[in-house]
Amino acid sequence: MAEKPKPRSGGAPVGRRAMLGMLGAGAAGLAAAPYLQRGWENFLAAASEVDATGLTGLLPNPGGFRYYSVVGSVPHKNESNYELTVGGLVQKPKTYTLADLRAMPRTRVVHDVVCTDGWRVEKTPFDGVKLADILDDAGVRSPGAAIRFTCFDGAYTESLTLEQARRSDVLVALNMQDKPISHDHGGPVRLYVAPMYFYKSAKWLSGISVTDKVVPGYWEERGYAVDGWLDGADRHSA
Ligand SMILES: Nc1nc2c(c(=O)[nH]1)N[C@H]1C(S)=C(S)[C@@H](COP(=O)(O)O)O[C@H]1N2
Ligand SMILES: [Mo]
Repeated sequence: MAEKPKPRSGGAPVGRRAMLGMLGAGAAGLAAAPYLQRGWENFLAAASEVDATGLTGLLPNPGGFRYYSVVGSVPHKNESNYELTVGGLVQKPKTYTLADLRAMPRTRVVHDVVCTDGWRVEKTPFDGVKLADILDDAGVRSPGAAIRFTCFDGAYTESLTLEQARRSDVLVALNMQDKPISHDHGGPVRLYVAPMYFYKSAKWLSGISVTDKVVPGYWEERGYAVDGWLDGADRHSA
């Protein structure tokens, strides 16, 4: 199993308990704001803005998911300003709007979501456009062999081999749990790589670039496995 290095703040190491205490102190300042009325997920998102280390991922969330971001605040995007750019080693570079993506054939995948930190959300439905269809539209050209994903948070990146990217359980996802993907979960569009650990499923997806070899993503440069297969995943079919 891929071992997740603890996010580092750059200074002296801070223990989990101390960090949660610090978060508590930061959260106290936020409690006066209407976050509590907006629900726990919004509260976690707000708390992450006082916790640039990403350790808010350690806070439990009753929905089973935990909020992760490697940056403090992420711009909100919607129909009016969302764009997905497809480029690199392709015949026809293209930019999709949200309306363009919504007009394409949909695929629904139901699979357990598993984070390397040890939490799991069983049988979670995602639906969206197969990444394979987007790659077919663009026409991968030689020597294209891998994909690099970029995000409009300005920091996170991910990677897949072309063979992995063409699986039918790899989606450019528009819905999660049968609802449009919320901002906190990486909406309006995130990647969903069902057979791999959830770190492969880049949130706030904004770029798909075909490369000649795998370029390790954000966490992969920091020690995660580039191949994020879940235990028991069928690596060859789908
Ligand atoms: N852009 C972006 N995508 C990301 C991450 C992130 O920090 N930034 N974290 C990854 C990790 S480690 C996990 S477990 C999931 C968490 O998704 P969630 O916040 O919807 O629970 O997103 C993945 N994709
Ligand atoms: Mo994760």
